[in-house]
Amino acid sequence: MKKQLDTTLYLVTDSTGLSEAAFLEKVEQALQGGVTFLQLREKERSTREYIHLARQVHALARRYQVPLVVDDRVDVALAAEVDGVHVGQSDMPVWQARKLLGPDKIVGATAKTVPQALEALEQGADYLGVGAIYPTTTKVVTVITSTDTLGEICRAVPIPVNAIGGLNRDNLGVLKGIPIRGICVVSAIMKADDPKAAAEGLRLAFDQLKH
Ligand code: TZP
Ligand code: MG
Repeated sequence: MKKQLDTTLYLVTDSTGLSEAAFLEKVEQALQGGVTFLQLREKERSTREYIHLARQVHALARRYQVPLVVDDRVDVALAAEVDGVHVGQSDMPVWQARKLLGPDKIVGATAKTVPQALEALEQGADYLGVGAIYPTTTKVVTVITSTDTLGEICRAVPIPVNAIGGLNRDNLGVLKGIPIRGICVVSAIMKADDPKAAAEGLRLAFDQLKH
């Protein structure tokens, strides 16, 4: 049985410019600060390096009982035996990822519209990432998703929906009243000097949204 997912503070990693040791140290500090879900996102590495890093991060994530998915690559998820995959609109379709990974692994999907969200749900997605809410400095091909669309997606599907894109502890106010399950961040944690404090601050700011 798949456990209930806690996507409250979802960290999408970026190892750019970091040694493996420094990267793992950053991720561990973030876990100490209260990250509840991890996605390993690597765009430049070879398949072999991606699998190797996924194994290292998975060992770490398990110590904190936090699930780890890898971005885009079902083959890497299978080879590294992590908890699942996150697929975008140009990656393998959700149904195919689900078929390859089986019912117990996590399949997350990016959705920018209600039809995309419904399609991902129907094909077996466990959660959705929706954005970009704000412009982002992270290297990604994306467009802005309005908070109105984000709200419509949340109300259209029963699975957890997370907001992503340019989010930090000071700008979550636009999400107030929208029934998102959590937030996804890259730079707010990966570029922080103190990832533990950054994660703690984000959790606090997210909790305050609900009051
Ligand atoms: N998808 C939409 S925006 C984004 C991704 C992967 C990047 C978010 O990064 P940041 O640094 O939190 O803006
Ligand atoms: Mg992707």
